[in-house]
Amino acid sequence: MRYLTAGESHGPQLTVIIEGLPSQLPFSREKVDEQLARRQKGYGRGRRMQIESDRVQVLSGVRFGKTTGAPVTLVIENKDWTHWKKVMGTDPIPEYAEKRRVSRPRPGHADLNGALKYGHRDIRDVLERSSARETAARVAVGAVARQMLELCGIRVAGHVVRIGTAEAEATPDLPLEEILRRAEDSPVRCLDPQAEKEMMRLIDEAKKEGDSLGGIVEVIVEGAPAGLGSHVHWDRKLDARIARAVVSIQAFKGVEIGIGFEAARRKGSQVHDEILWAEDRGFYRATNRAGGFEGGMTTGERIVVRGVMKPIPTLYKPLRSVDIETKEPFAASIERSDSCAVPAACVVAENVVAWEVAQALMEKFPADTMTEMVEQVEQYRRRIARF
Ligand code: EPS
Repeated sequence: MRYLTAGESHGPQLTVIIEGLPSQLPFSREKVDEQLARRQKGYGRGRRMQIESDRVQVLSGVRFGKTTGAPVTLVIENKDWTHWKKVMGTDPIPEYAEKRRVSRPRPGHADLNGALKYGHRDIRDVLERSSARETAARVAVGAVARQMLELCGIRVAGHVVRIGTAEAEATPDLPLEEILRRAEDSPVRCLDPQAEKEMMRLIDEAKKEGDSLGGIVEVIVEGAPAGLGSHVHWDRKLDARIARAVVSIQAFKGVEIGIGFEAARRKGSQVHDEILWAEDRGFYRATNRAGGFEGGMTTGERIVVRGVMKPIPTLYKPLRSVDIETKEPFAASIERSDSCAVPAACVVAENVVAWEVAQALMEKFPADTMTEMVEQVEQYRRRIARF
């Protein structure tokens, strides 16, 4: 299975083509819209989100509520496009090209590197595509993947563990239902009410100062059987693929699996998870410090992935930069921005992880129909329970 996304932040729409989905996968547009709406929410979002109300349109590959096996095309309109028709149009309008040219690269964005690489003298040709608006498309893909995972008994949740200096208290044993419920009820997707208050206070403070805040999100996948991914080759390791997917989210700078960087401080006996066996459970682990992975394969325990997002680089507070035309220094600042998009990024992280797990599932249980896949998964679960 694979997918491609296309579309600019202020162009007419975002487009996704997903290829290789099995047929007979129940496809609910409402479930995709639900994920899109979750991504739009979150304390600290800017004014653009008041313009957009993301809804998916399905243009191919689905009939009577099920996939046909043909490529699925999804489209999400940019409502803001109506204000940008000329500037973002495909027809050459010389006076607009000149008047609306962006020549001031913003520190922390793709602006300067993209302009150098692609030879653009109008930085808009870079920033429109590097924008995190693209994550709406990836969330739609993840929403489809989730429908596939659900049928195989796999569920995904996410929550925010840090914004700036505010950190949520760890609650590793919380049931998934509870994580889903509490995160959904929180304006910052945080499970800890004390930390939630502090996070909101810090966001207000950053906003007032014209500054921005980053944070850490955690994604949990429950119900994945042991043995997804593979130890036999580097690019088949599922933890590595998940790491790539998470770091590819706009503004993400790092990933941890399980206890992650903490493992460097501990002795081996305090890191590895002891193997236990019980008649009714088969093999399981005493702890889950590995975050659900050993040897690039799932262990059958929860997958626990954390991603760190840097503060959004579009700042009201000016940072020094240099105009690419005049070579004059200037102070980069903007008119509109999110002051914190960590809660939204948490939803993006959930959905990119969901896609990677779905893809690994398809590799282990190749199937043309969803029924075939579910049968294989159930048979495999029975086999490893008796191992
Ligand atoms: C973004 C800048 C802002 C965000 C945008 C991502 O958009 P604008 O420049 O139109 O104010 O709102 O995020 C989205 C549109 C979205 O859907 O998440 C950026 O530069 O990355």
